[in-house]
Amino acid sequence: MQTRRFAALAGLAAAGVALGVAEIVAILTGATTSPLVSVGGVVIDSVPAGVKDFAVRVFYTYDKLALSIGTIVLLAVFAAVIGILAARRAYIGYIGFALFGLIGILAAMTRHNAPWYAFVPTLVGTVAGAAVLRWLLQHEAGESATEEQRRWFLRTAGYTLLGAVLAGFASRWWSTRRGVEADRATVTLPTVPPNTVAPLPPEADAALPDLAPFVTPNKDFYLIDTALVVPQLTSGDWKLRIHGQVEKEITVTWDELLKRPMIERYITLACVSNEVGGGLVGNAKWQGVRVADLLAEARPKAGADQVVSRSIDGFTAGTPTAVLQDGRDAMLAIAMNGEPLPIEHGFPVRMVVPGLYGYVSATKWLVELELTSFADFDAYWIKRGWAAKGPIKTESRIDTPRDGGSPRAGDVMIAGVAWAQHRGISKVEVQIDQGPWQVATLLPVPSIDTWRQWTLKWSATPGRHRLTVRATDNGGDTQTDAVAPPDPDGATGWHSIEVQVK
Ligand SMILES: Nc1nc2c(c(=O)[nH]1)N[C@H]1C(S)=C(S)[C@@H](COP(=O)(O)O)O[C@H]1N2
Ligand SMILES: [Mo]
Repeated sequence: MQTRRFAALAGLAAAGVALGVAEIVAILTGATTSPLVSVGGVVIDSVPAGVKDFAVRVFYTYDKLALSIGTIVLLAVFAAVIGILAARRAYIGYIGFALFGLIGILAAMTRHNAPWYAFVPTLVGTVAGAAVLRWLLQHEAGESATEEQRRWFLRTAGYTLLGAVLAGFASRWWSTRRGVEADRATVTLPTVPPNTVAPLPPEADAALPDLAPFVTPNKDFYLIDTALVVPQLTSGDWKLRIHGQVEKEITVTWDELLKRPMIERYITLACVSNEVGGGLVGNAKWQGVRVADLLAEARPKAGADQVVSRSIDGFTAGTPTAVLQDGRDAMLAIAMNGEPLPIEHGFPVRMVVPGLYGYVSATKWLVELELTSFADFDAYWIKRGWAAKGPIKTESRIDTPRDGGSPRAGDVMIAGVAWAQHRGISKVEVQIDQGPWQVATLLPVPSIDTWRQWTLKWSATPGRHRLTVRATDNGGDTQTDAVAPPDPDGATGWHSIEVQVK
């Protein structure tokens, strides 16, 4: 019994060394060549869309943390079993390690933009892990071991595991954060000519507690992407290639991008996975270069009705070429709320298109625009069953009072946000219980591309009440009450909450 537990510990320590060493080597070869990162990436890309949708819903934007923890627990179980089996037959241990090594190498070599040496971290890690396993098992004296030998073994294996885990985390932190964070800190944003700055009406924000502020601070902005580790791309390494069905292929470097005319606009971004009443929506001030200007230089050929924007990690989004050319402020953004893009929001360059859900437009860590057609290419989420075109649906949300809250009787300010990007919000109405729809006050907005705060004063009477909101866009279309899930092109239905007035 004792022996089996020791063997399991030997397996764990060996696996820890394998992964820890791989992480250390990945400092040199790049974070994406680490076996944990590349296997995790393969898993994310291959789980059925429904499962991922579920994961996003259950874990919100912590779905990747959940995946990492799940993977580590699973790996630990396997490692312990391999240790136990190897204590009986050494070759089983090596076969086990070789199998895991192979999986890691395959994953690393097949990731988007994988360098030819992507196999190195896994290979070195696997060899180191196998050696540690062999060494530990040789020193595990079995039933005949003295108490002293046992204690030595426990201590050695334990410290090896601990050291490997710490080294692994330190390396991960180093290789994923250091370089790009330092680079981002050196970026000086070009000034935007005053006449292109979007004016922000001071009364756009009612500044009520619980009401989403008109401008979402970067640290509170929702995060959605398929990248297990945040892609690391310095401004110096960044280059954008515009190619495919164009008259003239062009490449733009960071310095060239910064010299181009810039605009600054408030634009509200929304995720198609957002449930009615959900928080996967945010509004920021973006600074960048108009996509239309770049397209005009590349001159798309007739029939190229889709612009596929591609990220450094292989993610793709497909945007109608016509949308990018219809005069709206679609841009390649370099700044968010006055600072260089936060790394997790796409540093150094991302796309932002008013009026379209993120999955068809808002590519982060952008490196390519490829002109093609919808008939010829399906982007990342389209392959997984989501709609090819993703115009944002008119939505409204009650932020205060909170659902399930208990405001005091008397004057209660009901307030929230409503959005219908690039159409604009013309009316928000609130229904209390089964009463008539009451028209809310709309706060001013800088443009039709942002969400809009709304407020309505209510003389609340004690008891349970249901509050429901609906919005109408500038085209006169009112939000439908037909309830639909996010899949395949965005949720519909009215946001409705219940409060207990005291
Ligand atoms: N490279 C990359 N860009 C991406 C994604 C992604 O998975 N990878 N997700 C898109 C989706 S679905 C949304 S809703 C927005 C979210 O942007 P945010 O994380 O900055 O809020 O990014 C888009 N851009
Ligand atoms: Mo999204």
